[in-house]
Amino acid sequence: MRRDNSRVTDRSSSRKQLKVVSNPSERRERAFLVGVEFRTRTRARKTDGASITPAAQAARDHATSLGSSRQSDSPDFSSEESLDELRSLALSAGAEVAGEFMQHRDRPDPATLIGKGKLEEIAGASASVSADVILFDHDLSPSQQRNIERAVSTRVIDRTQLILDIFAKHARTREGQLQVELAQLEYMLPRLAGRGVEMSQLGGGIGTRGPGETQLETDRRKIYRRVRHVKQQIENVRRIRAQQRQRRESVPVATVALVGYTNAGKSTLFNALTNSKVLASSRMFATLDPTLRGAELPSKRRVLFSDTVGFIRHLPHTLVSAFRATLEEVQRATLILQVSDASSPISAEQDVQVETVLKELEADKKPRLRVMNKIDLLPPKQRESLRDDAQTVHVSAIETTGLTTLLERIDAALEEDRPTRVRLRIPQKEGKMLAMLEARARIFSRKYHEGTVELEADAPASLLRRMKDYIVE
Ligand SMILES: Nc1nc2c(ncn2[C@@H]2O[C@H](COP(=O)(O)OP(=O)(O)OP(=O)(O)O)[C@@H](O)[C@H]2O)c(=O)[nH]1
Ligand SMILES: [Mg+2]
Repeated sequence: MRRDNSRVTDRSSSRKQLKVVSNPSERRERAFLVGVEFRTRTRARKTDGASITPAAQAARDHATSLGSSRQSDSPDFSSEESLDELRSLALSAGAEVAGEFMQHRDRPDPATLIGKGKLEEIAGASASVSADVILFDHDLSPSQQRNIERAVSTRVIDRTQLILDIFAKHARTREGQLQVELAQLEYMLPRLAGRGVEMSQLGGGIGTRGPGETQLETDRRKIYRRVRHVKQQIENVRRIRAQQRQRRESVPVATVALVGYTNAGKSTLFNALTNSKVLASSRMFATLDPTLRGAELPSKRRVLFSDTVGFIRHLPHTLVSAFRATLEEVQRATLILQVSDASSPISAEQDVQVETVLKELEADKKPRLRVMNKIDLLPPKQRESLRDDAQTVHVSAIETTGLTTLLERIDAALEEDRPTRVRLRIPQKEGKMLAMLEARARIFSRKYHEGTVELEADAPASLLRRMKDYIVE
């Protein structure tokens, strides 16, 4: 083996030390990772997606416009960092990492991506560590995947399929499950040719699971039928969702959407801000389904926080439609909290990816606050030097530090129903008015005088409209 441009390592634990809790009776799949870096950066296009459906094509076009599907290796992520990410994805899919291989070459080989010679090396190396599956840190065309699988005699999964598998495992709501299943089926269709028998004999593992751990369908005719059915179901769910949203929006409440790279700590922050218990986990894409929860700001205005799915670079085309429901929450949000993992060595690169998606969603001009999370992981010296400003707040969602400042900043950023300082004189017998004021305004002073109360308060405009008879100044 030429040691100059490739590397094989045998490692059974991850550098990131993700804690993976799995059923002890269930043997974890042993995954062999293959990273690739091309020195000549070309914009790779899929050449043989002949039988792709119009919906998948639309999703693909949309994904391309999202800018997150650039297959050419993103200049901001090194191939090492990219392989680190693949390792986390593999662990999130429930596998253990048996070995790794890094391949540098000038340009992709159209038939096998990395060339026949390298495939033989990989076949040997992966067999020597008894790998069940080989994970490529790159998208593979259906024919590349077939050619590689033949050469290595092991199941081969590309990055898109790996992410689809994680989504399948994590989708909880009916809508999420349906959309992930649709994305999986559409990913599989052009890949069935000549693989039907092998696929149906696969048994289980990454790439064969549907949402809810059911086995994915591999019979082409059944898949077509299932795709039609799932699309219909999704349409029904969407209609109900739209009605619910309409009802919600009839009472105008500002929504604050948490966005950021997967694993930045959005759900942990969401829980801390809204006092709830949505799942937060070291696994990537722990959150798939959008969650909305109300909370009160220091001004006593109520807002809705929305927790969303994390972003990742090269978001699989087929998944973009699965994101749609969540992305709508971002597009409709009054304010965006962009959550970053301040402790990550590649947080700047991750921010670039998040920015790209926000731009394409036309949400980049929305009022935004930057939240630098996980500051508890920074060395004390660095931590002390951090300064918040009007746009940036440093927090630790896990230790709940910095949250008071964050809530004040959110309050200041929201235009809607902004409170103003007023003096009111209200008859004491107007118990209902007084109670409303207590509930929705910040009261600074109260003076009682001949059956009336004189109050100084910060009250929102919507409340003042109902109290205009009592405003003194
Ligand atoms: N040390 C530290 N860890 C944190 C903090 N916030 C979150 N984490 C951890 O980071 C991991 C990811 O947290 P999540 O809240 O699930 O992240 P997320 O952005 O919602 O991730 P996805 O939903 O998967 O995109 C978990 O292991 C959290 O415990 C923090 O302030 N400090
Ligand atoms: Mg989450």
